[in-house]
Amino acid sequence: MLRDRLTHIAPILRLADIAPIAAPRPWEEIVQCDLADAAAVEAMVAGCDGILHLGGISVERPFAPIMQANILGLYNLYEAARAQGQPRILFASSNHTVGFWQQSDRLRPDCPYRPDGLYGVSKVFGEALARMYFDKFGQETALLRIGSCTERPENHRMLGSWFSHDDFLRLIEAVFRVPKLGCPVIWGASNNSRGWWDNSHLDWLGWQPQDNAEDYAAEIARQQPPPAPDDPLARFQGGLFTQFPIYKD
Ligand code: 15L
Repeated sequence: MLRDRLTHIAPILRLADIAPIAAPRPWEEIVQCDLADAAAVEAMVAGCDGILHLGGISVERPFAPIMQANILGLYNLYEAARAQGQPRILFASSNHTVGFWQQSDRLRPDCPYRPDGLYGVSKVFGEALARMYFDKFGQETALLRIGSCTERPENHRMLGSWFSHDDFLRLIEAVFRVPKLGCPVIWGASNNSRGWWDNSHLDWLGWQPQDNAEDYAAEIARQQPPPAPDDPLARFQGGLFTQFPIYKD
């Protein structure tokens, strides 16, 4: 989604994935890289002015792949950034760091973590690692706790958690434009009437989410019956993630 929408941010976009990426455009550099491979990660980061870190495991999985990509991989990324001039990082954290809070709770960025699985725990680790690199070395990171970044909200829970593509893009622009970033927690959500997260600490960032999942509420209500109040989809901010077992393979 972002690939074609970031061209105004930098003249060269270096795209990286563990899987091959096809058909680079003239302004794209392609790097195939396993985040667990420290030397490969350093080569990937070398020469970058900014890093949008969306890599790694993005859903609940067994611990071994999460450890490789989200724990070792993140350490490799921060060590590479430290060696390569500390380019600003936007780190894709997740609402699953706080998934066991209720949807009736309203959260500020300093609320206690309540991860809803191993994936959420790995994002808590990521936030802690980023903050340590900020306090120790001044490495700037946006700790972006992404809600549900989809083209449109897809269910009742997403009326609270939706993060539109356009609001995400506007946030990326703000994060790499603002003169001083620091290491703030940012709730990655649109301006949803039923939202759960308070971004009022971010006045200085120059970002105002503009979309609202409420515009889709009637359509969702027509398509799917609302979940019962004790359904995890309606109860917990992390929704179904709170119900997953500890996967072994
Ligand atoms: C996430 O962190 C996941 O990466 C994504 O796949 C969705 O599950 C999203 O959270 C969500 O909670 O909707």
